Amino acid sequence: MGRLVVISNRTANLGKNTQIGGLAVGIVDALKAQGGLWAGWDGSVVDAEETTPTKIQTHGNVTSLTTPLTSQEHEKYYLGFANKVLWPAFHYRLDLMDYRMEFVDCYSATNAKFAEMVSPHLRDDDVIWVHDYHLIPMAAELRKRGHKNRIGFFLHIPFPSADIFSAVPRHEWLRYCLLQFDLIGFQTINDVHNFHRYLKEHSDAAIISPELVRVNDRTIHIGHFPIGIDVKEFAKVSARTDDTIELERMRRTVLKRFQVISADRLDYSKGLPHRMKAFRKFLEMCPEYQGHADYLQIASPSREDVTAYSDIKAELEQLAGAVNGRFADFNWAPVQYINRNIPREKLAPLFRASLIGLVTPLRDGMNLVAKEYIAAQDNKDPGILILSKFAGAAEELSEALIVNPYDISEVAHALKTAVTMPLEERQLRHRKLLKRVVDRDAQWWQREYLHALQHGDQHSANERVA
Ligand code: GDG
Repeated sequence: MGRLVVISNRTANLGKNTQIGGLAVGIVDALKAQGGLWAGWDGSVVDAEETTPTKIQTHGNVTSLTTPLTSQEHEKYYLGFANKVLWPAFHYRLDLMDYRMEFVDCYSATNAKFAEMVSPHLRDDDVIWVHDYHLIPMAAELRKRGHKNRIGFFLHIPFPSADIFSAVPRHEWLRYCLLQFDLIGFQTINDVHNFHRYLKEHSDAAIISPELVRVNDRTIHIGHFPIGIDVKEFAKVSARTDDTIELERMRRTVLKRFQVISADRLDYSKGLPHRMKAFRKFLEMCPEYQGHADYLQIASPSREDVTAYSDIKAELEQLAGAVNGRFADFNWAPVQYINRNIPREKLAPLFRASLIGLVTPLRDGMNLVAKEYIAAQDNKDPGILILSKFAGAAEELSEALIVNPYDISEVAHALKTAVTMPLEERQLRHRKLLKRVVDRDAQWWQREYLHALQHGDQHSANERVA
């Protein structure tokens, strides 16, 4: 079996195990099992091209290849085409799309730069796994350099409906680039359907079966591979004795208070203002819970150089202040809003201590927080997950309270249903949800994907599980 080569916009620091969280866990495990390379941007931005040598670091059987971005690349490839065009469009926000010709040119050139960095290190039997919307042209760039390896792509964000994708400038070129991969992996069945429909309406690709497409002389496999979390690790951290949990337990029993928690990157796709309004509606609708409901919103800073992100931050701060101003009392403030990254060891116990996990993105590829909240719960007294039907996770986590995040009143009613839910029903729902989160963890995800990539498997991930 050849080595695994992972190419993603950012790479994890392989030397620091403690910093590896979320999806990186699955990738690191796969790299260590097979040996290989991980290539991408090192996170730094420099002024001129000549000061950007590739950094090569080896940790056991895994080598990382990283490069800085120039300020131009950072502005036009990363903030520009990736985050002002593809990110908003794929999250159904065409209104926020800011397309400029120079963005797409730089996006293409930066992909060529990454390909140029990786190309001399590739062996013929390497299997290459490319991640996310930043690197759609990567297979095309590697093919140009003569590489005939199996190359797979995994899209972490949603693939939008055919109409939306066709509104993205240069979508025909993006389609051409996507079809240079051997396997295109999506998070959900819905994404696969959207891609099929787009191909049917906008290309002459032949759809042989739900998992196979033929274009010219190439056969491309398509599948859905819902990403999972490192369940064991998350459950372990969440169960550590922590003052937060003890305090919350006391608040629940003595003061009859309960906590609602949300943790997201501060991103307009996550629906934070809608959610804050739903909590306000809940307090209006159920005055008996005023003085008893604490809403903790952790919103870690993200892409602050993009205007749409500073706008959402200002809106949320204003809303949090207004809800507190209206409802707070001398000994209680309904909203606790934290706009910074908090340590993972703290996040897990906070999930466990919260009666309700409120995860209501307007659109999300998967949403790992939903799965982490389930994994963190105490089986004997589990909390309730309220989940947006527009999160990819809703396809799997049907025993959560599924809501339309745009319907403020529906979310407020779901909060009431959650608070009043009997313990037996909470336990029953949690048992089913936990089984699914455990069965499809981060390791399952990487194994399924790599199996399909290496063997050209025609069965979708779900069929194999069933
Ligand atoms: C993209 C797709 C897809 C959040 N706040 C803090 C913190 N977090 C952690 C969470 C979770 C991760 O960040 C966020 O993951 P999500 O999946 O929720 O969202 P995106 O960042 O948008 O990720 C998404 C994902 O890729 C994987 O494919 O699910 O749909 O958009 O792990 O716990 N972690 C720490 N402090 C915080 O304040 N330490």
